[in-house]
Amino acid sequence: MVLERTLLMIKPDGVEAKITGEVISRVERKGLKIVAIKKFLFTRELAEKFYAVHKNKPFFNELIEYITSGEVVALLVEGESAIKVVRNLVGPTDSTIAPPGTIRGDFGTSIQRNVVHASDSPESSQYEIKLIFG
Ligand code: FUP
Repeated sequence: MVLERTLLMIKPDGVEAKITGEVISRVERKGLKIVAIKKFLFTRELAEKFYAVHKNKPFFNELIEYITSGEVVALLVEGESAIKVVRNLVGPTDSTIAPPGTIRGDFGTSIQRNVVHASDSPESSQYEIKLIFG
């Protein structure tokens, strides 16, 4: 039994596509608990902190432009092995190869416009939850 907390975030294209309810529903149907919800617009400064691990990647600037382009909905999710379980619900980064049945496979349109973010490790979940929920 490993009770974990993770950050699942509906990105601007997901909010625009009105899949927030669908994402929450999938999390709840999986038996996980929504501990907190926050809708907000990323400032450039917060976005650069959030994606600090990608600072030197060629797609960094585009990623910052995209994540600050509209409101996001962040979900603080808790449950047994929540980090891995949520990553499995979300699917691989590239929406074009994410399998049907995963959130990105069902709703994402590209590698960048992949509708959701999910923490990928205990370290990143701790960092991201602190940054977004304080
Ligand atoms: P993930 O953990 O699945 O969200 O993916 P990464 O942490 O590797 O990447 C973070 C975000 O950068 C992705 F959600 C989309 C974006 N990205 C690109 O735009 N191009 C790439 O080649 C890789 C990632």
